[in-house]
Amino acid sequence: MQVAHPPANTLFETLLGEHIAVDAPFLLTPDGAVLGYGALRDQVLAVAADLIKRGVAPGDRVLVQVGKQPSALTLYLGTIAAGAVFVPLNTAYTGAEIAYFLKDAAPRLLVLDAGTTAAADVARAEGVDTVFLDAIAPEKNAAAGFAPVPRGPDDLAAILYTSGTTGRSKGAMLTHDNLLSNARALADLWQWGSDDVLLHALPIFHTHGLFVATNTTLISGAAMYFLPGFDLDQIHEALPEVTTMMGVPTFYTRMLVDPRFNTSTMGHLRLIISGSAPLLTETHRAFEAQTGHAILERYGMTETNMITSNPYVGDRRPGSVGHPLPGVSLRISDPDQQGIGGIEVKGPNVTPGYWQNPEKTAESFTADGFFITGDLGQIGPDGYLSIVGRAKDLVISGGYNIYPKEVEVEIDALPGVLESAVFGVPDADLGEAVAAAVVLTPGTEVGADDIMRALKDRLARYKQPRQILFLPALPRNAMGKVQKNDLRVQATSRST
Ligand code: MLC
Ligand code: AMP
Repeated sequence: MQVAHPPANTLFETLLGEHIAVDAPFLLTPDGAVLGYGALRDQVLAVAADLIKRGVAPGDRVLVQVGKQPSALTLYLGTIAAGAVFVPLNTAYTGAEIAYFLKDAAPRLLVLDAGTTAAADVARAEGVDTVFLDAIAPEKNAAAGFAPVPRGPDDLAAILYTSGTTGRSKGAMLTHDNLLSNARALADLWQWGSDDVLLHALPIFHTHGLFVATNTTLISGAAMYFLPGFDLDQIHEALPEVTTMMGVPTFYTRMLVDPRFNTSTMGHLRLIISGSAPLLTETHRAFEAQTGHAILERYGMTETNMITSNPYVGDRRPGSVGHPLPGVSLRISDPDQQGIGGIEVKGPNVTPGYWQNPEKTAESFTADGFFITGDLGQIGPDGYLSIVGRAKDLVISGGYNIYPKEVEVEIDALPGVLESAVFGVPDADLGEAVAAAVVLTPGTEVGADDIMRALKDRLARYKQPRQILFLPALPRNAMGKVQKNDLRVQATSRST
């Protein structure tokens, strides 16, 4: 006979249910403040009750563009406890970009930092209710008798927007179980324990800082040392307090040129993890020589959460992203003679699809249900996966993704521009930097400054080109396809 369980909120119960140690620390900040698990749960429930009072119903989207601060995390968890769907946005997005997300996500509520004007004006024009973060449950006392709204494993917990090849961002839907299954797998694989303190310097509007870091910490009853951003002085000061660290490769290349990061300041850490962009073999080796730590590289994607990881115990191989996580199936499609082909994945970690976009969803899965990552990989004889390139036209700069099409559309719309091509060039700090080749309409005079000025309010700063080449024509192959490799070579030779 089946025992009927009372309905629960899957993610909330697992991360913040009755089992938590209420006195254990969750969040440490540089000002010495400590937020414990019991207080966290009270605050989360207070936020959930307030959201519901504001009309947020189960399944509603709560669109959020706020800076990194502890209350942004309680808003995330409070949205989940309210049965709603958390939709975080990069703080660098301009009003023009926000207008698109407001239309696409059709949120019940937009949450902003106090004083934000551009996004608030856009929301008013769209008729979307807006509230400032500090006005949500300001007292942060748990509402008496409030219970989290029941949500099953397949219900949506979040939508994370990722840019697309067509220049339009698409919202990757993530269920309670997508997030939970991944947090469980990572906490287990990386041997996370309640004594761990994670150095958290990543933004919290992406899967890396929000889910990989935060959910793995919560599910282990561990703590995070929460920095507002990546700052070498703050990182250095935090080191004695922490046991682990996560970051994008730029974190580690920046730490490498600072001798304060060495075996004596870092020897006590038990694990350092990198992801979101390729970690160069030379960075891996140099970091190990300087600090004694073999960085553990893992691979993931917004749509799939984490897919592979190097082992915690065993060979953390430079240039490889390790093995599929337990429960994740991975295959290489159409391998060439060297075994290189498209990486495809299936498992409880993978998105059910894109928000309100069945065509894009259908295109992104194979007939037998594998998600097509757009990354090219090769699996070695011992099962280690290496990412050798991308089938998708994408630039990854400092861990942020930029789809060239989105920038090209904006440049092409400028008066005097005939056409443009946007591509990545190698960059010692960011891995890749955005560059643009621009062809002007004959007889017009447009300079790089004019283009940069025009893009300022249209595109987030990190998407704007760092280098602009003016060319008489774009190099094309016989099929008419722009040869971005040629452009990369031209741009690199001009800047050296
Ligand atoms: C900031 N700028 C960037 C940039 N970050 N430009 C290009 N690419 C970036 N990543 C801009 C700033 O607006 C500023 O513009 C100028 O560059 C200098 O800024 P900075 O002070 O050097 O930047 P900083 O604040 O130090 O930020 C760099 C960074 C940050 C690398 C620390 O970008 C960062 O935290 N990246 C992490 C991104 C991340 O979490 N990705 C995970 C995605 S999830 P100006 O000209 O106005 O001065 C994912 C899946 C997975 O990919 O597997 O994890
Ligand atoms: P996003 O769309 O922002 O989630 O970024 C996902 C993409 O980041 C992947 O499809 C890869 O191209 C890239 N990525 C993530 N982790 C790694 C890694 N360890 N090495 C190389 N590329 C990575």
